[in-house]
Amino acid sequence: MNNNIKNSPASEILKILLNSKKITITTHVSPDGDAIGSELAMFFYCQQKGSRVRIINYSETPYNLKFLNGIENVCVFDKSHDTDYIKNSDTILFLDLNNSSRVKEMEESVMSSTATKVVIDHHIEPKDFADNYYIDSDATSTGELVWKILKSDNNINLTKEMASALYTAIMTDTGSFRYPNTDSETHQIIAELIKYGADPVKIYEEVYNIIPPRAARIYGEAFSGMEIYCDGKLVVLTLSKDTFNKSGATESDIEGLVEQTMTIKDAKVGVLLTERPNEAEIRISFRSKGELNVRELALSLGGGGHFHAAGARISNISLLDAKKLVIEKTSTLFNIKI
Ligand SMILES: [Mn+2]
Repeated sequence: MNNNIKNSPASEILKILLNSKKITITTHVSPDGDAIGSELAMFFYCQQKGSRVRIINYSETPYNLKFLNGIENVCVFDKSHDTDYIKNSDTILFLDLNNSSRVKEMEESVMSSTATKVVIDHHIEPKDFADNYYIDSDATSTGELVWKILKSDNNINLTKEMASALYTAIMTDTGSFRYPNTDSETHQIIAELIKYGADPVKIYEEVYNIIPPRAARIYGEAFSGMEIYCDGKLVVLTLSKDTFNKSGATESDIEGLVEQTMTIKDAKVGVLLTERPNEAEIRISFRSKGELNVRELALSLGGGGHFHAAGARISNISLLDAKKLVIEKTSTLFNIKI
């Protein structure tokens, strides 16, 4: 942990929240189930305690999380509309991120606010930008940490909505309880969430088993252009701007796509390169299995993430050159030079 960063106990995080009349909750660009689930659970809690609270994110919510109760409270940042609210907040809660640059163009608004800034997160190498931290890089998810904080309030009324949001957070960040850091404690938390009303069958169905036809088409496009390197261990998918525009799909439609590379026989690392439809930027997503650390690769491209799931964004480069660069870098993981 960064030397300047000290964790606050859960009781102190609760105290900050309980003393705040106006709260902003936010998370990282391209939010996932852990980000949105953690935000909603905290939103319901703050509302229950009588605070004014808003969730303001840089990116839109992925379609597969829209089934969650309360999702209409998750808003996309609109500078002219939201800056005053953020500025006048007593507390800003940063969930599932540990670097203020992860909120992209919201950074100026949140960092210029005099609000108490609180980070709850499980990524490694946190940056020193907030007032209070509740971080644990061994935790499976931010959802698990939010659960611990909420459970430490003896007067909480744990609702089905909170339980479902946190179940979604933990399920998605553990790859449905398959990633190696999933332990008996995770399952104990999950058991409690089910007791409080989370429905595992429904949540799995909604998150993973329903995709809109436009998303299925773009999955098909990506896989029909699949490239395989390093004796089958490296699977590379690319999506061009053109493919995006023709399909009518949005970026959030492809949140689950890179995960699918790991179902290809012999694949150890999967990469998805996406030419972003509205910006001159290429998004690179990595997945891996076993001993292969894709976080290092992402870091070398200016990104970040976890050991088995990471990503980066690069600009001023063509899709073709970006692919070449990524293949070159990734092949070094297998000690193969391309
Ligand atoms: Mn997370």
